[in-house]
Amino acid sequence: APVGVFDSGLGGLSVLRDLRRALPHERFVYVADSGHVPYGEKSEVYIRTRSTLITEFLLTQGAKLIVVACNTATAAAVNHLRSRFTLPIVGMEPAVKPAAAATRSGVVGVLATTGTLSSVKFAALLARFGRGVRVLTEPCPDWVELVEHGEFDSPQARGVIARHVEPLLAAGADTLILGCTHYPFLRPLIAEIAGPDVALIDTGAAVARQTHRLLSAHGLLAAAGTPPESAFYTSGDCARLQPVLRRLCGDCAAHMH
Ligand code: DGN
Repeated sequence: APVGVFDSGLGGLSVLRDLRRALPHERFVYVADSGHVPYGEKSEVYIRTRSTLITEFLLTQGAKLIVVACNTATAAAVNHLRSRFTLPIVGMEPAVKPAAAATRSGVVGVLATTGTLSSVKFAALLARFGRGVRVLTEPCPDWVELVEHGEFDSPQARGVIARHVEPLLAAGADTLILGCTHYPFLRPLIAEIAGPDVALIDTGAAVARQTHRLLSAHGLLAAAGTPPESAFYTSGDCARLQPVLRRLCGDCAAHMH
């Protein structure tokens, strides 16, 4: 049985990359809800409805575990999904804990969507792990579009990124949290603007480890061997996504429905 993975769009492919590295024997079914991207500015009720529909679809594909590869959907919907479905569900979370441990300046910047930063879940995360450091939040709604449109290195992309990163640097941040699964694809540009003394932290690898733990605890790990081809579905325009997809994940492009 496959592991189901979904995101509002292509961002979750950054998590899929880590999942495949950690779980080379698993087959994955990925859903990009590109017909409804972005989730960042939508209501929690809307995101819950989309997340429920996608989870139901992944169940029809035989999913044994779901990874909500989107911070925004996790904040809005993961509790709802866990109360409604019995299979194990793994969610994302901005890396406040590791960032608070890593900072030397005592100032941490969180880059994420408006939805994530204004959620009750994020407030709880800050209350738990953000003590003793100054945490600056920076909503970057326009970054998701850069990735969805395959703009990873244009002068415009550089401008859009600098506008959000520079104020955090000016305020003394030495650690930046990539709190949206689209952002790791912008990492080279963010790193260039932030400079070598600033650490960038995302949670893809930690989520992949957690997925491994849960699969193992439930006796659901695939047997060793080459898995059958993974499958990729989108609610958006498949032809429009292809060129971007080819850059982000070659074999995803070949198996997109
Ligand atoms: N990739 C999503 C996240 O991690 O929050 C959100 C992108 C969006 O739809 N705004």
